[in-house]
Amino acid sequence: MTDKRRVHNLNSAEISKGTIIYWMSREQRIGDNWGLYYAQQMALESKVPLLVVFTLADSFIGATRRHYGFMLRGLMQVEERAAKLNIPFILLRGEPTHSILRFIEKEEAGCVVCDFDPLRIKRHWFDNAAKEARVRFIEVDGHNIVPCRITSPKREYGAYTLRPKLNRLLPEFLYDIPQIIRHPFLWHGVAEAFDAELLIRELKADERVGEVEAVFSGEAGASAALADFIENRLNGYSVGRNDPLADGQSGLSPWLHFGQLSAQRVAYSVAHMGDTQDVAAFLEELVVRRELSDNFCLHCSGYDSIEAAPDWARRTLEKHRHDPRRFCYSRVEFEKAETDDPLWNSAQREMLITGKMHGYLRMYWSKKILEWTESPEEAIETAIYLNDRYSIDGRDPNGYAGIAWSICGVHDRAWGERPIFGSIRYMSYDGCKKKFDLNRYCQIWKQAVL
Ligand code: FAD
Ligand code: FO1
Repeated sequence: MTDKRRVHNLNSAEISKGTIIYWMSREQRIGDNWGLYYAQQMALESKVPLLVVFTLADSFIGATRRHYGFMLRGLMQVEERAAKLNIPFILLRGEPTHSILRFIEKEEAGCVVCDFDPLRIKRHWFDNAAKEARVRFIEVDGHNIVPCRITSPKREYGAYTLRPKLNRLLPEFLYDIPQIIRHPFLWHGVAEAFDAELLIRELKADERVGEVEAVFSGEAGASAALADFIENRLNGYSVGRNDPLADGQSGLSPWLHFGQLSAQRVAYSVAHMGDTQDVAAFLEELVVRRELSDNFCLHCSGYDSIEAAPDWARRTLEKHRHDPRRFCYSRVEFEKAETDDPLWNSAQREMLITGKMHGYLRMYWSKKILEWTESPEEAIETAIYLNDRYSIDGRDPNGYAGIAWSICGVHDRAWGERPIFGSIRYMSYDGCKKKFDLNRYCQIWKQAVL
């Protein structure tokens, strides 16, 4: 059964007798998918076919070949798995709101179930489609373990205010997820199989940022990565996670970002490994930090701008706006890792080459951009541009929250005042030197081939 608190009506149009459509977007998987499960329950009850529809946007917040390749290869696996369950997978091109509305009309659909997603572009797609549709649009939060709209009705100050609310509700939501079954009601139409390779070439996504071969996409890649993490790296996570040389993080963010892996599945699997320091440290990131990011993007419309800064941070950044900068780099110098800081350049090169940057260095990396640009506004724009262009897990609420935390004090508090930063938390090169073998890290990424 789906907990009703996970379900949110986007309009009050009627639910009619036609096919049920699951409009897949954020949760790009067949297994552990609350939205798909809810849509099938509706279709079984009405004894009608069930379709999975994915609207492929030709451009999506600057996504490049690296992102579309990862996503489309994953969707190939979705299509294969859905077909085996008598659930046609339909990929639509064009502007998503228009293409879904046209499809609903043609199909005489009975109802549309879509994913929860706090990003502005998705609110636009889903809310506009729901406004114009003549059938019911139902949103299901398949991304958060505790549904984002339930955890808190407002923007939380930080992890410390959200954590108790999450912890109170977790026991009611952290359980095994029911799986969908082979669908007994067949669709009259024919779904054309899509060719990921052809589509990847056809799309105009910037091919100067190439795919990262080493990261195997889709639900298959995700379950292998999860098993590997639990087997080999969960033990020691609390110690190793802040050392860029220790391979101590889970590496799960690309699959979580594209919804090829359910965070609830990860938390449920890890929580069964016992009540250790490593499990607690990992769940703090996976549940509290990650679900805090969705709360931030849902309740702060300017989540990707200086508007997100809490008052104390806005004041301190204003006060230090005109402090002299020792270095000021252009976006191209940042992009090419051509600053005077070998550590910053190495972190940038790690991201350029692997599509990922170690979590500890992401903080240092973005804070330095504040120090080396003309203004906090330019710093936020530059950090978002680079992170979204090169990180496979970019264009994610976690990224907007991470950059807002680093540059304008979101979810953080005031620290000792200093030039440019004011009382925004500072991170220094020497501080990093004390944390890990900085020279070895720089050596590795200086030699790596772009
Ligand atoms: P692990 O440490 O193994 O954590 C497991 C999961 O927990 C992550 O996959 C992620 O879903 C979640 N998580 C971990 N740390 C955080 C955090 N600080 N905030 C929110 N969720 C977290 N994360 C992204 O998914 N996409 C981004 O674009 C992104 N950009 C960031 C930019 C900056 C400046 C900062 C400071 C952080 C950013 N993060 C981003 C958050 C975090 O750094 C990454 O989620 C993490 O490094 C991903 O690696 P992992 O999966 O191995 O993490
Ligand atoms: N979601 C879609 O429904 N259609 C798309 O064409 C699409 C492209 C895309 C490209 C890069 C990327 O990082 C995400 C993309 N997404 C797309 C959205 C993604 O599935 C996530 O829903 C959000 O980015 C996270 O909130």
